[in-house]
Amino acid sequence: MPRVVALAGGVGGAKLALGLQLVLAPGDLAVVVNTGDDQEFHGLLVCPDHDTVLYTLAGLADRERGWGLAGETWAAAGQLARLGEPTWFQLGDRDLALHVHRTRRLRDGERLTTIALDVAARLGVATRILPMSDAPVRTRVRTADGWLAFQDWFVRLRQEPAVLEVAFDGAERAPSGRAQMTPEVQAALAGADAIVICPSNPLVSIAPILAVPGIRDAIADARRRGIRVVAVSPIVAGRALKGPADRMLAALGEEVSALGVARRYIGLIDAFVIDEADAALAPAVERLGIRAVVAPSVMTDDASRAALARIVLDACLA
Ligand code: FO1
Repeated sequence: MPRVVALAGGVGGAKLALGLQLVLAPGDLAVVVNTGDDQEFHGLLVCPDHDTVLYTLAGLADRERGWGLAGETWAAAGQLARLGEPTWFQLGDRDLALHVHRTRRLRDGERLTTIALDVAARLGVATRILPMSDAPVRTRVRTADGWLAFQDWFVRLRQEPAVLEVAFDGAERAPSGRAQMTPEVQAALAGADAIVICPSNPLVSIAPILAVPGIRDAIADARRRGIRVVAVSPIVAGRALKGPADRMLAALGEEVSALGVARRYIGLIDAFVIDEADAALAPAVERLGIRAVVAPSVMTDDASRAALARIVLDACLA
């Protein structure tokens, strides 16, 4: 079985990661997750994209809501509200246990990666879920009212203000550039037979991963070794399957289509999977020097997740 590294954000990334986990042998998949969305609530570090991937791969996710745990209860949130705490970012009771546990271990001096690997093992996940960096990277967005922390914009303001600029503090903009590729991410990319870019938001899920010093170069090194990098479009028929990617591309003056996403990945990927609804875009994608693979790409159940994973792996390995 090939060893596969997938780059993923939240919901869309988790779905394809699950498809890959379903078709690969246990332990042959590593998922590098975006930590730019991480934020502290009630003094606890919450890592939404990591946790969405973790809960999905553990079979614990609430598939309707897209985030958090199935069968969750909300007693702690109710009590926090009575105590006057802001509860616009909803944390369920069992989800809170993870944030308490992770924050305690971080304060004891452990690395985010060590904690993530241990937690995944405890939840029975054989896939290696790797934070993109141990040091914090924080995505911020600039709107007409100024800069906002990512979750303030995404959840509290329901992604309503148009995004004029995106920054990844701790990666590209911090004076010291503290974040760096972890040894685990480096080893995964160096040993990969295939690299997959999941159908996640290219602007705020994949871009922060690529902004971590070392990761883009490690992917380029893999390609020089002959390893193929295949991405899947998160835009189908001009619309994001989930989340604000379409509105963000439009506000930033980019084309809202699979082709617009492909343009962002020029020089990074070998092949791009676009949905059958976008078959007409295939020649334009190929003119960018990227092989276009036209396939059903909307994942509605485990069968379609596994089917897309097989198409992606074929494109990497054929
Ligand atoms: N998304 C929401 O729209 N509302 C919430 O209250 C919310 C809480 C939340 C708690 C834990 C978690 O892991 C994710 C949560 N999300 C919530 C999702 C999260 O904001 C998004 O998935 C991402 O950050 C965008 O990828």
